[in-house]
Amino acid sequence: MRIDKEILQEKNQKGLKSHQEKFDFLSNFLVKDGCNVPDIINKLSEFQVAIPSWALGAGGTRFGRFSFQGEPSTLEQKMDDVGILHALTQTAGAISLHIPWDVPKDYDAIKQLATSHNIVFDAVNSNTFQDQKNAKESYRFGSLSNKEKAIREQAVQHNIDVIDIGNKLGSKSLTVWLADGSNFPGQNNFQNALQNTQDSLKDIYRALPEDWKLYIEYKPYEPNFYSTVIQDWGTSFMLANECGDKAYSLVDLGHHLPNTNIEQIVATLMMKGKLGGFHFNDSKYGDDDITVGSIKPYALFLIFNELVYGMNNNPQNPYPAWMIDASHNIKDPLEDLIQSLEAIQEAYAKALLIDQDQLRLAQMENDVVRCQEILQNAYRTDVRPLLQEARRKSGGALSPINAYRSLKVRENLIQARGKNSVASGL
Ligand code: PSV
Ligand code: MN
Repeated sequence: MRIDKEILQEKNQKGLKSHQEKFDFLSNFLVKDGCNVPDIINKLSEFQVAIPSWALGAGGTRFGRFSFQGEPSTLEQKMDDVGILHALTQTAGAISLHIPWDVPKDYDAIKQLATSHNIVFDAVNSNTFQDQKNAKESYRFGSLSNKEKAIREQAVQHNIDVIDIGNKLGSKSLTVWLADGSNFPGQNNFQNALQNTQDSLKDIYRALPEDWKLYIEYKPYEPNFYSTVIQDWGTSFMLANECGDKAYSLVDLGHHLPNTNIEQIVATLMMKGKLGGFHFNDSKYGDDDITVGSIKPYALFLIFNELVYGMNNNPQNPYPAWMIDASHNIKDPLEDLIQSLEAIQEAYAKALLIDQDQLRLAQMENDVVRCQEILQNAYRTDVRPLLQEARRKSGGALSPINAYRSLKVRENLIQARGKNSVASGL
């Protein structure tokens, strides 16, 4: 199913007058406050977030998986789903593939399909957390960190194969998330595991094309519950430094212990020019992978405050690669992603409203109350008309969820793909 701009324009007609009124009211008020509204709208339009191929089906838990009807079962269908998301939101202009789930059969056809949806290929992801059919070696006791050289070599080679696949598609980065670790004290020698991981990452790094980046993700626990080799930002940062200039840390919002000050991690990494990738989701307890902004929208806003500050003040840091890494098990995955995209844009827009000069001044004067007022003044502003305006101008839907439902997207997908089609992935 494809959604063309004319249909959306027609759908938008109904809410246009009310949108215009709300937008005019808000922008008048913001302009008086010294905000550059057209600049904010442009920034929102330019902000594109990659959709991971594995979020398009209903996610599961280790207790089971309830698939959602009409899930995409091929790479082509996954790309069609991202095409739908992008048409509606104008914010999902990229897809992130996971190998071996998404190996293309016909590269030219896949590239053409991407172009027809106006989407590009973001980072490619390797998978050494599962054993593959016919693989010689098993990752039961780790991959890049494994004690056995042959196992490490197989894992390194897989990452190199993933780079080759990404290269043929026009991807420019590889994300490595490592499940390696141990479940019981004494099971592993920490130093050897870290050393092996470092050496393996360097081998992968050597195979990286000149214009590519390597993103090293960290996570404190799961699937290993006693120790994880790349457990925190410090370990990831250290490994990225060991590898070289093209290696960066990747922050996944769900990969922190409760109450970690993620915004401070963001600030530190950007100051050091090492924040390469960013995975959005929300969590209550751990790596819950739930809809962005559904639990802690204020924390997300504070993180965006640091991201915006870093993008404006840290030329040493590359523009980060944004991706949603959420997939829940009870919602329609596409509706869930639309909600996540909206929450990301909302937090970004609010962060763009922060009066940075006033904030610096209040900080210099140690006026703590004023500092809080400045942040919360931005946070409490209802910025949704700005998001709607950005979408409308780019040809998207004023309300993506309403358009999705009234166009009966899921019903169409079920009709085309059947009730039992299941997406590959986690
Ligand atoms: C596992 O925690 C994970 O969610 C990581 O965040 C990766 O980015 C993703 O899976 C895909 O491998
Ligand atoms: Mn992630």
